[in-house]
Amino acid sequence: MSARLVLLGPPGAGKGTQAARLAERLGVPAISTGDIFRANIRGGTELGRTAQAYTARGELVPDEVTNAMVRDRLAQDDAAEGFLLDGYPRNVAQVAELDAVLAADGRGVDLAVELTADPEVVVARLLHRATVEGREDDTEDVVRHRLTVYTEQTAPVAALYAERGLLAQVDGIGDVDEVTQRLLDAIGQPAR
Ligand code: B4P
Repeated sequence: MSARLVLLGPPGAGKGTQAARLAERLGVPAISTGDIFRANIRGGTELGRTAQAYTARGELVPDEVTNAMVRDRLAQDDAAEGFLLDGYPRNVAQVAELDAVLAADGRGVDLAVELTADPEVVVARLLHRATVEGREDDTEDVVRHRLTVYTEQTAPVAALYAERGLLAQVDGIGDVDEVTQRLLDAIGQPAR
């Protein structure tokens, strides 16, 4: 299936978990800006060193860095027929950049799906993940800051797609399989 999809949601709503499942089901690559940053941090690249200064504090990595990275990734062959962007665009300026990249090929986003979750539930999930994965940005102070950044910078992205009639909201609370099915319903993919 050809689909150009954006997955939005506060930290801990389940974007990473669900993006992998949806991408497999839809046959498009899941492109997670957070995962690309973390891979670069692990690899000790220059991009990783730049990103880490921001991700560790729960701040957004500067747009010029993130936009260039996404532009390169979307130019790869496997994204020609569709993609699921996880964690991008994360502010209104990144929406404009994505619009420009896609418009150059006469394309646009088909649908933005926002996974919603109560802030206290996501804080609890991420503090649990901290005990399992030890992610540097999963301490309580940083998680709460990431939620504030989401409200201030990313919630307007959802509003923008809503104005365009391209936003679906999906409840991210519940069993992982149930949430996947809600997302597939929102995307218009029939059950198997
Ligand atoms: P991300 O990697 O996008 O981190 P995130 O928002 O916390 O989402 P993540 O995917 O990790 O968590 P998820 O909700 O899936 O970004 C990290 C940082 O990178 C940002 O703070 C920023 O600094 C930088 N960055 C990324 N994109 C950027 C951009 N576009 N511009 C600028 N900077 C950018 O899952 C959380 C946990 O919940 C998991 O442990 C999972 O097991 C659990 N979970 C999932 N679904 C569940 C369910 N249904 N029930 C119970 N638990 C569940």
